[in-house]
Amino acid sequence: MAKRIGITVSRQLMDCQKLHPEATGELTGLLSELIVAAKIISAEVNMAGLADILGQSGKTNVQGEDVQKLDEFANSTIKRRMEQCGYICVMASEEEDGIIPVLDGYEGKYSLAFDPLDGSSNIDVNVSIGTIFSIHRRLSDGKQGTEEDLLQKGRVQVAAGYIIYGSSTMLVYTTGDGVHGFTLDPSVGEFFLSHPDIRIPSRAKYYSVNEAYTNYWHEPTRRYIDYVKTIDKESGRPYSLRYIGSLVADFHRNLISGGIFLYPRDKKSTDKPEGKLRLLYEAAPMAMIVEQAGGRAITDDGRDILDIQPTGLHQRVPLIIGSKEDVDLAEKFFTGKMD
Ligand code: P6P
Repeated sequence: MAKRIGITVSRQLMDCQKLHPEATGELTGLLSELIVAAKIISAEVNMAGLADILGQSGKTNVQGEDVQKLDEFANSTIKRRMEQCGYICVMASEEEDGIIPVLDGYEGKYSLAFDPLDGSSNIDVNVSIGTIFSIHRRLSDGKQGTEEDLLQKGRVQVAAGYIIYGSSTMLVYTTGDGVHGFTLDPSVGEFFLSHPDIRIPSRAKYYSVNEAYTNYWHEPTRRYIDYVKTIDKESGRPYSLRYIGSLVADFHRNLISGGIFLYPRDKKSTDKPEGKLRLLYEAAPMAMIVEQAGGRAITDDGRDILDIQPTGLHQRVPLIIGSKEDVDLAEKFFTGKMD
């Protein structure tokens, strides 16, 4: 095997493509275009502290959330680049209500759903944020794609990944042949393989949940969180709580070090009875990544995230995701098999 130093994403994508003789290179091309958008966003995020791009844009998005200027920049950067890449037929973005068409004559055989800058409320305080993406094969005929091409189960995603803009910018993705992590060398503008074949530890060190909502939780959630806070007989200590409030940052730490992240249903707000996180471009891509890395992702009533049939672009879903043994145990609490 050739020495694996300095492996670029392009080389890794070609290696993955070779595993599939039927591959045409279009998925490789799609991911390569998405990576160019990520590099542009990374440069802007890293400059945000200096340029006058911090703060609110004065607008609100389809979720009713304040749109930060960097949100807008990230959203338009991905849209402008991907609408003319020739590999997708339709897009959906967390920042936009309806489907996003591609340029006429540039329709391709995939669909793309993305959260352009998740965790954006953390932008002004220099906390890691991220872009999340999910790719499906198109189902519809004709030229432009439709909602049908986006509303597909996570189980049939062709690829999923995220870019985390933190102490370094990392790309983590899977095309179904394991999970691979790349770190951006800004001096040459290239992502290099830094975390080959990521496997999530089977037991968690950390649990990640917003404990401020304890009084809004349903009983099974409260019982499970009480459990993780008890002293573990083997280790002589409870789990450690790590919660950043930025899904990509919380998920990435748990993926590398072992952990369980929960955003369960709560009684906090009647408009979000299924919790806050979205299925199409948050839970489903993270679920594909975690399963490819040996972990699990379920709802707080025991359904596999990847088996949920989406009914809406911005559909919300409760999310319990991370180290397999911990998600298995949490599932027992949530399905009444463990008091
Ligand atoms: P809360 C960020 O706004 C986000 O969508 C996710 O990145 C994060 O996990 C979650 O919301 C945090 O929500 O209610 O704990 O502030």
